[in-house]
Amino acid sequence: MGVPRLEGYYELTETTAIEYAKNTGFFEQSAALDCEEIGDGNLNYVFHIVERQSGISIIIKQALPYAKVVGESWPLTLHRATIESNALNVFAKFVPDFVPKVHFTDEVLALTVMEDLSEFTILREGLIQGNRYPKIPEHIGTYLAKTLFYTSDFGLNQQEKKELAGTFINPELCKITEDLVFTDPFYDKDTNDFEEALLEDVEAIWSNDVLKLEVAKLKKKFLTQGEALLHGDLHTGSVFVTADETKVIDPEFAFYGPIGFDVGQFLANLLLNALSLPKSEQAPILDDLNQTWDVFVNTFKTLWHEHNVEPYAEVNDYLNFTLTQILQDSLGFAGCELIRRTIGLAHVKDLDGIENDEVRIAAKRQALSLGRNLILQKEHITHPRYIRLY
Ligand code: SR1
Ligand code: MG
Repeated sequence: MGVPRLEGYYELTETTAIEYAKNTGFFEQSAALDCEEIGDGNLNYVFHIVERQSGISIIIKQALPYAKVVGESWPLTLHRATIESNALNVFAKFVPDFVPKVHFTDEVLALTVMEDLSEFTILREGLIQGNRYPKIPEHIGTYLAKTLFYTSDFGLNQQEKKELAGTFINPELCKITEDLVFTDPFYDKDTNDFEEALLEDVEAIWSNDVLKLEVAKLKKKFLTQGEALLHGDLHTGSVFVTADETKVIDPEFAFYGPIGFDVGQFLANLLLNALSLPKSEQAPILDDLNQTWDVFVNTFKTLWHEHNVEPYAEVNDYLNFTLTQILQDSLGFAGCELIRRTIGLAHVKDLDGIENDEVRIAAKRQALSLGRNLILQKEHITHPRYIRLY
């Protein structure tokens, strides 16, 4: 297989993960430990290790040299584990409360030992179960504004920013997004996966050159616009929550890209959840979405006025121009995310989990139509509250 592994790499099992945790000093050799592999994502192993007597626990997250969701036929760089732990460490400087603590990184085994968040719930799962998380807009809006502002040319010395960007060159993971988010769903590609009943809707997307031109422009931004250090995969499965706390996990797709990408992916995944609900139950999710945007904007404005390193920041209207651009980009990227989660390779449980066939197909059709409208109408939507789901 074509993916380089550092000599010494091996895939952990529940047994060897325990040995590793002891040999690296996280637990005494005599400790009685339980270990379970709990990873439910597309790419990695996640081992949860608990000491029976004390209850002390850790997570060992290990990258596999291939995409777990597809199998060994899709090789994938192990360097993503280093990218992920470096990104967590950068983000921890700006939002320590909103990321898990990294205890230790092992580049050879492509693993990170980190804070155990197993008391938390994955936001997507919680939302699907109908739970409410009132702190989400404040926490995610703040997370987005701070991580994106402080790693951009507005919040960071511009030479240091270039140095930092150089340490987050992440071509293989970016290629996944370039293909799975921006290209394949808009063409008749083998990676796509959609229900037969959606064929007409999908063919309408494939033959819509006006739409494809806008997607091409968004993809170009993703390819070329290194504005800030992005999480790069900020869907609701990358957020852990309790009633009071929020942790953004899994930044293995981190790279320098357009600010609106992180914002748009998060907003899109709230929209996907809203679309999975009866109309009468959508309002609270849409309120969360609007408030997340408002917190992002207000925090970004404060940072702009108080911590900007760019002399042009004082020029009238530069802030408004910047925020307008971020909103338009976010809406466009959100549109791409809605479409790819409906007909591309990687779906979301919010839609796929709707049991009634008619209701599920109707929701998916709506996701496609909303995605298309966001991409085409992004210049005319001045606030997320003007997004119309139907
Ligand atoms: C092969 S990876 C499929 C998807 O899972 C990740 O979480 C990203 O969203 C990627 O597009
Ligand atoms: Mg992930």
